[in-house]
Amino acid sequence: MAASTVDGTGAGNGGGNYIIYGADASYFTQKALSYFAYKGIPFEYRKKTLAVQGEVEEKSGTHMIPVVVTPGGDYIWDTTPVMLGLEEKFPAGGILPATPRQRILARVLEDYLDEWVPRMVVHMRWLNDADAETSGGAIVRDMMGVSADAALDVPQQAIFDQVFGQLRDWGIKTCEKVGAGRGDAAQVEEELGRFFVCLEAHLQSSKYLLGDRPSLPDFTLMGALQAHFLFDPTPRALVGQIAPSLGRYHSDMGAARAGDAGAWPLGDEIPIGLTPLLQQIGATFMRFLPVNAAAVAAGDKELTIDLGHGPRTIATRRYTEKCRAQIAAEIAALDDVSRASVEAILAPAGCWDAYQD
Ligand SMILES: N[C@@H](CCC(=O)N[C@@H](CS)C(=O)NCC(=O)O)C(=O)O
Repeated sequence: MAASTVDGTGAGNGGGNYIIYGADASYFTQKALSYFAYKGIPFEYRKKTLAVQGEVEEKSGTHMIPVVVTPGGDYIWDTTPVMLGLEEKFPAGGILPATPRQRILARVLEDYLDEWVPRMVVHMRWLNDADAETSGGAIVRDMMGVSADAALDVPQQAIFDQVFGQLRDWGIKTCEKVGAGRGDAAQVEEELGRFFVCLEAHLQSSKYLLGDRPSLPDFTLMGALQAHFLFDPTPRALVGQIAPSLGRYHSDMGAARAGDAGAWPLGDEIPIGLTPLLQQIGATFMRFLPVNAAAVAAGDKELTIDLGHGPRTIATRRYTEKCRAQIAAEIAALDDVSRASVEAILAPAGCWDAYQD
């Protein structure tokens, strides 16, 4: 994680608040925005426009969004460590349960939502023209610093067309790299449908993912809803048909505040309605993780995996392996009784072996 200061002197950002640089149609920007709002951490949201891009990228050391500038002027990024770091500073309404099953489950669900669900969202966004125009257009307007309804003059239109073209080319290449290209449409769309069905089944009887209180993965799911599933026309229509509870969930999460946080289930219980979602994660992401871990260990740039529609050769993902190894280490560090109780939840769903190093 790179860090620097706003003015290069360590004098802070002047306003005393956190600043979040990002874009409306960005999954991880919306994840961060939803966390800051929930915790009541004072922040200012700024679009990462072309005008500030050079400075933000130089100071943060990343081209990714979001980038958070702290009141002390540090540029930090990567939402999970940023949020977990802020938990220490802003402990009220903590988002990570203390008990082993709920805590590890929160980490696993978040990792799935961070590292696997984006594969489906990029497919839906960049390979459907209507979605690419809606969302790609929104991102380019954010980059240009113009509002969604502003008319563009001729030079602005030329910039828009050029940046949009580059972004869509990037989006289509990304789909191929993650095994979600045009040839994978049947697999990806079937998987997305199952994901929505699992969420619907669970959220009909559970307010949030782990019961009555938001936890770590709820913020990623909010990011997915806000930037993609309730924003891009194709998944939005699908959600309306098969997962209407996501609309209820989205407004509850939007209104939730750490000060009014409810409670996770007593006795380290896991809501029973999560079982189908866990099985779905076991049948997809958990099959990818060990293959990816082996490819990273062997230094291979590509790996081959069959997710049910034939073998596909796709890019190896080092960052995803780093996240998996962190969760594996957390599980390994549990005492024997706690580890056995986590195993009893994860193993039957096929979500255990991937974490046994
Ligand atoms: N692990 C990072 C992921 C951030 C990320 O992937 N952001 C996307 C936008 S939602 C991005 O900047 N993508 C550009 C790229 O991958 O080159 C985080 O949690 O912040």
